[in-house]
Amino acid sequence: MGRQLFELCGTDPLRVLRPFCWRSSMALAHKNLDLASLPWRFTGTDRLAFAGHEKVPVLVDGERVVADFWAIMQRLDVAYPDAPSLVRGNPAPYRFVASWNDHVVQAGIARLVASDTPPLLDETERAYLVESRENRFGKKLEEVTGAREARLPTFRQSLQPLRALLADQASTGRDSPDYADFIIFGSFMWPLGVSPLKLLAAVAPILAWRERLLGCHPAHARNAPCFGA
Ligand SMILES: N[C@@H](CCC(=O)N[C@@H](CS)C(=O)NCC(=O)O)C(=O)O
Repeated sequence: MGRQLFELCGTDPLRVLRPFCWRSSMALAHKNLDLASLPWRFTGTDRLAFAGHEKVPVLVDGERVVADFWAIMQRLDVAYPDAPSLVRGNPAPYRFVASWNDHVVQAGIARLVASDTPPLLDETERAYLVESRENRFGKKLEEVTGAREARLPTFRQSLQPLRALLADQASTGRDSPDYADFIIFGSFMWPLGVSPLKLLAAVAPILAWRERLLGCHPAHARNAPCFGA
């Protein structure tokens, strides 16, 4: 049995829609591990029943089934100790990065691009996504992303901790990227794959960092269908 990763995709199976899936696929690429990407869609929860989980990413690595981006990272570092580490030393700061990223970066991006994903889905998937996200936000997705150009400077300001760090070093992992980079990078891959909004146009160090990460596994992220902004 080979290695397989269930990833959330649009109607186009190459268009990976979500941050958590990017974290895991970049982690596998960092470990130089081949994988077959299995396109998964929102309403396909029955396909994940074998993993006892309702969300992706789910990794099948030989006999092992691992769900959740954090557990996948732990599995890869334990099972493949000779490949470059994803977490170097104490994992607690990586947890903090994930928490900051999820509550500030990813939540901010959601309020800017939430209405861009439904058009990339077929009818059934679109109906599920729109209803579940409008329930979550308590309003229409078009209202969530309304006046977004005017809100971009505030979002960019929220990235200041990352900007300051990347002004001094090439990646959050210092000289070479590690799992903290992949966590944040995944959040930027999501809008790149779904939205024409130029999120990072005026944020030089982060834009350059994202370009470096896009290039570090060229057969992977660089080839994903993107809006290129
Ligand atoms: N902590 C979770 C979060 C996973 C998550 O939210 N995955 C998204 C895609 S990246 C998902 O499956 N969403 C399905 C849905 O919202 O119905 C993990 O890594 O397992």
